[in-house]
Amino acid sequence: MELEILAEPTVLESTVSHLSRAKLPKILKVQQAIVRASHDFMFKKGLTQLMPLMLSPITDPLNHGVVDASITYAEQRWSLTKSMIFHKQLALMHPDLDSLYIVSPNVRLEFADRADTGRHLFEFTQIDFEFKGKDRFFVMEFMEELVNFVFKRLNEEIPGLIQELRGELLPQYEKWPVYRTEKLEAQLGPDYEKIKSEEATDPFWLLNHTREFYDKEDPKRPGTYLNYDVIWPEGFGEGLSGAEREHEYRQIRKRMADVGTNEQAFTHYLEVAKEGRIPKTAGGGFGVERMTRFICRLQDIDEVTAFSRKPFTKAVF
Ligand code: ASN
Repeated sequence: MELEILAEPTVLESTVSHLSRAKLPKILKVQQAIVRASHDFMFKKGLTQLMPLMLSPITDPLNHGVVDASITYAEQRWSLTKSMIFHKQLALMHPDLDSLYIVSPNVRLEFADRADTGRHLFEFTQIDFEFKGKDRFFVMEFMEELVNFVFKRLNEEIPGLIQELRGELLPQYEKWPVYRTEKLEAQLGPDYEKIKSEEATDPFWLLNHTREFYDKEDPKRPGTYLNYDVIWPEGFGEGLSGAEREHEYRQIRKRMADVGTNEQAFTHYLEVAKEGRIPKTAGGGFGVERMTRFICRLQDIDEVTAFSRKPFTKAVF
């Protein structure tokens, strides 16, 4: 018997086969329904929609390293958007804008170690929102309500697709459990987030991550932070991150020093902060592809994309 040696598919072949998966149009329909329902929810709640920016002199420094994605244009440097966190804060300086949201494409050129996590893409979309004068309790309730609204809509509008892809219709949740990172870590060790997500049947909140300078430090418990993540259950992991924000000049500079942010990159942002013009806000952003993945119970987030955006993978389109 002759052994057939299978040649590795070319990048073009794998791109075309990724694009031709039978399930893809159904997954995309679910994703479309999520975005439509989210728009309706935001409209109902009175948030104003901002169009996304893809290039800016400042972007989210993130709390993990990625490959630099910036270009020179008009004799200055522009970064591709990693998140619109600063633009959310700055837009809310307008006295007549109290809340806003953006369907925001983000480019994060992850290193190869995030290629197979199942939940990273090097380009994705988050629905990012921010409220002036609100706190974490308000935002957490808002997100819980959004999820029930979206899930109910999907059950009504595309029940057949949800049944087929998920295996059952979507639930309505009661109040979500709330945990703190330091307590879970003490109980479960360094993999606490993964372990807890795998055990859970409902989404839950995880408070107090040590992260970027813009997440507010708890004035009552210095060294802890007023931020919150949504963790999807069944092992699907993080689905949203958000926080109350630092908005006072001295505290922003202290936090920048704590996390080692280069102040020079934020000269103009700091000038605005020094004038006391950055309002007190809180908000968050959820990954659209991650919500789609959770709803459709997909192993790999890249199954949600028409054109693969798996970290560190070559593409021809
Ligand atoms: N959107 C997130 C937030 O509002 C920030 C991020 O994506 N890194 O906190």
